[in-house]
Amino acid sequence: MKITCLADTHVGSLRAVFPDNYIGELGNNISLARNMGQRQLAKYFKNFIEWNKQERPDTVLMLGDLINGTNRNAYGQGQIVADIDEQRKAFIKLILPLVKIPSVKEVYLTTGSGYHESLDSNVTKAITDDLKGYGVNAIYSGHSVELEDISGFSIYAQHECSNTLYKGTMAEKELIQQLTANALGRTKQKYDLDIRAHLHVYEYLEMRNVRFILLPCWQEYTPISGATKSPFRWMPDIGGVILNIEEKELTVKKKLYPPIRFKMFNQT
Ligand SMILES: [Mn+2]
Repeated sequence: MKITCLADTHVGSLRAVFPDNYIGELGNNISLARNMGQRQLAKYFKNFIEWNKQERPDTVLMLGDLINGTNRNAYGQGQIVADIDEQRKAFIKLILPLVKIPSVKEVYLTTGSGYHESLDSNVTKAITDDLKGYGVNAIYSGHSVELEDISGFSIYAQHECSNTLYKGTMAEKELIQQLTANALGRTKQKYDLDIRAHLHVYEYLEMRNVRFILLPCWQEYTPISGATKSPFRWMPDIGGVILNIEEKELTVKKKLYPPIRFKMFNQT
């Protein structure tokens, strides 16, 4: 069983991946307005799709912040296109070549950060319905996904996680909280793997019999409030992972792409 995991594509952001030749509602080719970083991210994304064609995953897991939404936390700044419906269609154009790979049998989607999607309407559910319209077996999974007995592995995945200075500390904290909740009888299931996103960096922590993965993103450095004070702390990892799960063995293959540029720290 192979599971491709990705998150934080933030389609609509001027700092994030945007597909080639996206023609907007009024007939303008919005992709022509992409900057150098976005063109590079689109190249990386195509490479990611080629990698997936070779790997032939069974399942795709998408953990939120698929579009950038109205970007209300930044007062709507930094968008290549602000209209949520356009962002949704552009995301579909970006993702179809991945989810239509013949080996892919099911696609799970979870919600992301509310301020990056919409607080008025469920964008992820709408995207799920869009994908169904293209014949994709898309499954809207709300806030989190639980996959049980994948070759003996039980997986929990969601977009959000709480931040700490050292993201490795966060990973260990979340794992220990999960184990404690299970030991206290607060959960029915002990999960072998917990997958999160949101922080835009890749991390993988394996302890004796539990694992934690933090997914990379598809957005270059973005000077959001707070991130300009310590820019190096907020440098993202770009890419995604494929989980290969067979007979109680789990391996994580990561695909991470080179950083694009560093000279835009204080521009919005
Ligand atoms: Mn995000």
